[in-house]
Amino acid sequence: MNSQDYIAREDKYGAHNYHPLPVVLNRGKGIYVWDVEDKKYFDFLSAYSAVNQGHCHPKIVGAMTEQAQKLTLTSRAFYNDVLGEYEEYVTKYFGYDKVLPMNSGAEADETALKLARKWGYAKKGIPENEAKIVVCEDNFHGRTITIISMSTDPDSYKGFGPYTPGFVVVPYNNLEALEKELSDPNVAAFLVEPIQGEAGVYVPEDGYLKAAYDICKKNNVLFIADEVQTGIARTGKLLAVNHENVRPDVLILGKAISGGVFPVSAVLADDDIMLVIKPGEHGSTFGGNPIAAKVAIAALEVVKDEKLAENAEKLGKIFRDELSSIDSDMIELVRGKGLLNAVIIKPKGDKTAWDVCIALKNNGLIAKPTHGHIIRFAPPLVITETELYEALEIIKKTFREFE
Ligand code: IF1
Repeated sequence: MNSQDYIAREDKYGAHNYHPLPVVLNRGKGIYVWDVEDKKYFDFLSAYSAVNQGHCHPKIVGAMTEQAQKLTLTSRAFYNDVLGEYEEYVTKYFGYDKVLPMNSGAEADETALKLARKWGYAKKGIPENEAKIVVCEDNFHGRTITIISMSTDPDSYKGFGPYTPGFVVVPYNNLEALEKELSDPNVAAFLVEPIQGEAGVYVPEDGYLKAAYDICKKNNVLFIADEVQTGIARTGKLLAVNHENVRPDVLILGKAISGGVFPVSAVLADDDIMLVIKPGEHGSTFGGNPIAAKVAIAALEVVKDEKLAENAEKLGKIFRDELSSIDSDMIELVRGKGLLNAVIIKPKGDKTAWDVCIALKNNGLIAKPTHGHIIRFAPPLVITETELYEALEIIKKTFREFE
């Protein structure tokens, strides 16, 4: 079978909820992936920042295979000897009293929303069923009915109503609008992405997160950070909120907490918040399973051992400087933080960001356009400076082809 055959088979038997770049991958190692014709690529998507530690990291895969041969799943009906080890490790790692383990990012976001509502009734004294959660315009938090109910992107929500009530949308990066909404005593929480990923790596002004946090504190509103995409060293700090020394009341993690090896997500909070959820009120069959627990410990160790945050901080600056120096009328703007970056593409004739991504692929680097005119560049954080310059050569050469 060649690439075309693989693509045709997926097209025939799989639901059409994605429009992938026409490349069929069959193995990965570190920052590279290979297709079924054995062509090698720099991976500049990193599975949407899940594979921060690089593909098939031996330490993480080793932890998984070892645990997989011993005990895979007990459910939470019983204790096991691994979950507590992970819970202690992850709470100390991020500095919270408690963790609630789930699997996908969307599930962790849902968990945080339930936690915030319950806290609103139990602790803030909001009248039953009247809690509001303030979210941002152009947010992306996942695909469930409740999460798309908060979305302002018609691709996400249109045709899937009726929607879950209880959300108020404010413009991102706008403190006045936030201040106004949070004065409503029925607001339980403010949910925010420290950098908006799906919106096109939209970085708020310096100081926005800290000021937003302070407004939350003033109004007794929980500050919830969705760090599913920005967390785990991606932006040059362990968490993107660390750039402004903000400590969220509720922290949502996913993706790279497992190095992209296994679906693992987590909600972290202190006791006064987390303990409002009582036995039987929330859970998941697979959440916190022994494999996930061992994988997440290993993945988080790799982040520290290999200094991935420091690397992302340093190489991110070089990457943006070099991208900004490219002389191409198709590059409108370069933005990002650490190794979460994007280029806004100005179409040239009928050539769009999609065509640029196809050309990048042909030249040996894969990346994906978003919203038709933005290309996200987010390599695994284990990339070295030499490798980054090699990748930049491919990017420069590709833009030259469009001159
Ligand atoms: C897809 C983007 C990335 C997220 C934040 C929660 C979730 C996500 C901040 C849900 C997921 C994804 C999902 C992926 C595309 C993707 C994405 F393009 F939408 F923006 F990462 F770049 N919070 N983001 O970014 O996590 O349930 O998927 O585990 O294909 O939908 P999930």
